[in-house]
Amino acid sequence: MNHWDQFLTPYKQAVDELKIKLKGMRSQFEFEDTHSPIEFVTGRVKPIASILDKANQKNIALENLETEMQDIAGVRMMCQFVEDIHAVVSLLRIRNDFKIIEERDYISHKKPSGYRSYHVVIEYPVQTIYGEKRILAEIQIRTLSMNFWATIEHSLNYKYKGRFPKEIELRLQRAAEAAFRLDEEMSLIREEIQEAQAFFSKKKEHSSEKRKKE
Ligand code: 0O2
Ligand code: 0O2
Repeated sequence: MNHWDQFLTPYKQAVDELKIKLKGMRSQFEFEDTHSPIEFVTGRVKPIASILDKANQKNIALENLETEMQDIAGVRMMCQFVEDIHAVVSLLRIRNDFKIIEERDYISHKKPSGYRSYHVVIEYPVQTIYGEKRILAEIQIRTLSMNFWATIEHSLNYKYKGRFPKEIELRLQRAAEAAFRLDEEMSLIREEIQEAQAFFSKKKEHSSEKRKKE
């Protein structure tokens, strides 16, 4: 096993475990038949090339990666409504399988790029054959609309290497505002939407129960 594989193994384990645990929260809401504030969960270990790029940009010495790079293990939780983000953060705060180190609210304070999300940095204990290892991981919580914007902006960032032409930069900022307005509009009809979703999920359940009996 090379040095990188060895270094990244606990991060990979943390991402796998966190994905299962956080997806489990969604399943619990489904069993309870109540609206789940979590739409879906994804996760990744930062690729080595991105770790090196970020270390270079932020002047992080490789021997300090463990303490200074907080998103080598990254998990994302997508929500339907902005209100759900706050519900998810409250649920994370009461868990006792990790410790919250820092919260960054880029929803009330968007980044200059237009980026919006809520970031929670945690210290997560990974059980290894050598004992417990505590690693940092970043949980990004955002609405589907914030995720749409961030995904598009992220791919454009690759293309322009962070140096957007002025025109594109402005359009992205306007798109970020439009995404935010979409979230606001959806929030205004949230109860209506949730009622409809509950109705359809009950109907689906009913027809699959009926099929099982046939
Ligand atoms: P790119 O270039 O980043 O878009 P499964 O086990 O089937 O549920 P799977 O296929 O292992 O899931 O992957 P998952 O968990 O569905 O999602 C992986 C993708 O989610 C990655 O895309 C990441 O883009 C993105 N992602 C999830 N969480 C984070 C996070 O916290 N930070 C960052 N930066 N990205 C995240 P790819 O495929 O790596 O490609
Ligand atoms: P990747 O490819 O997503 O892994 P900094 O680099 O100073 O902004 P810092 O201090 O590590 O970041 O913490 P921050 O800002 O809380 O979280 C950084 C991560 O948030 C980024 O990871 C992105 O995933 C996301 N992010 C932050 N700002 C933006 C933005 O303007 N646009 C998009 N699309 N995503 C953003 P990485 O390491 O940049 O990359």
